[in-house]
Amino acid sequence: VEKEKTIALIKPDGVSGNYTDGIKRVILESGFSILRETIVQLDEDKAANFYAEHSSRTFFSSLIKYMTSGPVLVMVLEKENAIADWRGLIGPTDARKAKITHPHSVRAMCGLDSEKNCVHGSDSALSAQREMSFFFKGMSSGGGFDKDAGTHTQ
Ligand code: YYY
Ligand code: MG
Repeated sequence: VEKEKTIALIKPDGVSGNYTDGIKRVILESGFSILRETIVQLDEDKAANFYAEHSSRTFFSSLIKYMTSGPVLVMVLEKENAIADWRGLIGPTDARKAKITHPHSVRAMCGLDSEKNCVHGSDSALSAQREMSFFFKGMSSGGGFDKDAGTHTQ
């Protein structure tokens, strides 16, 4: 079975709350490899671009404020079925719900509510690809032409 890549992002409260090491331990114990990682301070433009699909939602400006409130840690994870498995590990969007329905999930462990949910995971192969090239220049999830790198990848 072919390996798959996904983006895991620890949001500002996860980083400032010292959850990074615990989350990485869960990631590695669950069989993922961490291929790349970088710490980024998002500005408003970059956060708005990252969450562009939600730009018309009522929570958008609050979300952007949260996502720019401190540095985030972005990682490229790899394993078989990485996209769905990482989404499964983090649990539901609302961390209050996660604490009830998925008590062992990452969001149950370190999230607060439906906004401050401490982690992100790509929701599809297309999102994973978009988010990888968003944070890591020239990186893509599979084959194909990468215009930034100017070369065929994989
Ligand atoms: O993919 P996931 O992060 O689980 O949820 P989305 O529905 O894509 O929402 C993205 C992001 O938006 C969520 O992680 C927090 C924020 N958000 C919010 O602040 N309030 C909501 N009611 C729903 C989502
Ligand atoms: Mg989403």
